[in-house]
Amino acid sequence: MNQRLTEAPSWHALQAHYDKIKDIQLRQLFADDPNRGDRLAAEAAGLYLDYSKNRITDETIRLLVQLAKERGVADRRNAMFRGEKINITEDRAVLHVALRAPRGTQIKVDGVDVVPEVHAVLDKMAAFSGRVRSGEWKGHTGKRIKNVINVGIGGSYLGPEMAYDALRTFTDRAMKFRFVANVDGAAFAEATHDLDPAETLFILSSKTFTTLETMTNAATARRWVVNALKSDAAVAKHFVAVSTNAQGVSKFGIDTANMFEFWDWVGGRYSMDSAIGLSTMIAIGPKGFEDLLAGFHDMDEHFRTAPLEKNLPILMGLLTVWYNNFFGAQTIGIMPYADNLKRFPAYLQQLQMESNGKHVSLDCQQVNYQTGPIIWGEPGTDGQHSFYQLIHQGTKLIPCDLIGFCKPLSEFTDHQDLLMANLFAQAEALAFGKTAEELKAAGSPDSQTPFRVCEGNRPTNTILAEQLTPRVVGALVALYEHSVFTQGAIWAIDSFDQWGVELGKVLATRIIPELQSSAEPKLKHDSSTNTLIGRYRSLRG
Ligand code: G6Q
Repeated sequence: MNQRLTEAPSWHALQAHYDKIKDIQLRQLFADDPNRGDRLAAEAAGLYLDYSKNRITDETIRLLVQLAKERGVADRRNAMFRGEKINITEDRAVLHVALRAPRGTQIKVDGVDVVPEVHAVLDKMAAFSGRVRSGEWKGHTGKRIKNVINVGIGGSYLGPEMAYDALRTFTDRAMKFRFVANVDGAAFAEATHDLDPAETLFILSSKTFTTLETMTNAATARRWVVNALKSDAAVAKHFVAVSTNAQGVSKFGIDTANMFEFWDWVGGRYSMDSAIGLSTMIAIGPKGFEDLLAGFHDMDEHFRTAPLEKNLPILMGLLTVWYNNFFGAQTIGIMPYADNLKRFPAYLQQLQMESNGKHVSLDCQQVNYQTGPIIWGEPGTDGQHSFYQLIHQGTKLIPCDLIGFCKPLSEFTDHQDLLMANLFAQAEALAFGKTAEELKAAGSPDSQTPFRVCEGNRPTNTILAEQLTPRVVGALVALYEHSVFTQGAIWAIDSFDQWGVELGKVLATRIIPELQSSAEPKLKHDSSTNTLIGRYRSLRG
């Protein structure tokens, strides 16, 4: 690992290979090998990955796998599963895989098996969820809880919201679930305006229990409940917490018996399957949550044991490196052809960009290569009517993951074929385009033809699953978690710290009193910040 990535023999070999095949056409690759579509595919944990529509040959995969071997991806993976402290800048183990390890598995951190603790918390969550779902857990005035609001931000928000949306069809429809993240008061107002405090349960989700946004929203929620129900005692029935900070939780007034614990070896963006998933469990029930965890675990086992060249997360991670570092692609589009996955791109945005947006390698050197790509996306088919144009005919190379399902969840089953026809057609059109000859043959006037040509050769992965079930959501999230891991291992960066986020958490604290003070503050920022603060203060009145 001491050798720099760009000095690795397989890196040089990949560079030479890239120079040779960079203009290779998908049309040609498919014409040369009629079985390409079957051959360049892999399957695991209920997910089928077709990676044939990528600008690669068998040699590309061989060299990328060679790179993974040279860079010790498997060793680093094994170290993660063994509970070693691979998050070196925070001196922490990285054990989200322990969150879904079946009872009886042994995973040790500092000599202690963490799996029994994980299951103790899961059991506590299941008991609590059962009481809320059955109506046994009542609010302060004796009313049944009908609304659950998760208060949390970043890793304590995106997973729960994404999972709730993804699994809506499996949720208790008699209950409402809302998610408040932003410190903008509008977020709290919108989430609560039509709810009765007597029927509302807040889950305060914060690993540290110090985050400004969450603590502000939590305090507002407390006032909202206590003012309406006219008693401080209401807090006990309307608030529970998910945190690693027992002291902070009891200071807020929540009995730690109603705190659901997790551990410093669970990173925020890797925590949706820990107690941070409490809202998910209340929504889909303990059995649904068990299925979700089983899907995660299926993919963990595949990642841990499958040969590198058949390993879905490894392949996806390596393809990301291929486009990011050799083709110079800056972004990756995530297009789920499932409306319920509309928050999935945002979820992956944090997972990937917070994990791999790093500029220093594990051996403390400034990297001399590109690291994490920009992740973005929207559900299909919506995106087709807006930004797909640039992917088809623009000047930038944007590899995309298209994610689709064979069986619909809604009762309007006739829509599914139309939805999936669009996914298949887009992947086909992006790969093969429309040539001038084809356009002319179809009657396009000469003067128009150049504008209508679609060059094709735009790469996509297609991920296909039977149905968007809890188990499949688990497998899908774990697929991307481990793809991110693979990329980070190749780039030799710490995918599990987030010092940029920590910086953001302290920056605003200096300015808050300057906005709040009634006396004119003495501003000592740059001239731009000083002017903006002055203008804000005078316009706000
Ligand atoms: C995740 C990040 C970040 C974090 C939030 C919330 O990996 O560290 O998104 O989850 O800042 O932090 P708390 O859970 O501590 O409130």
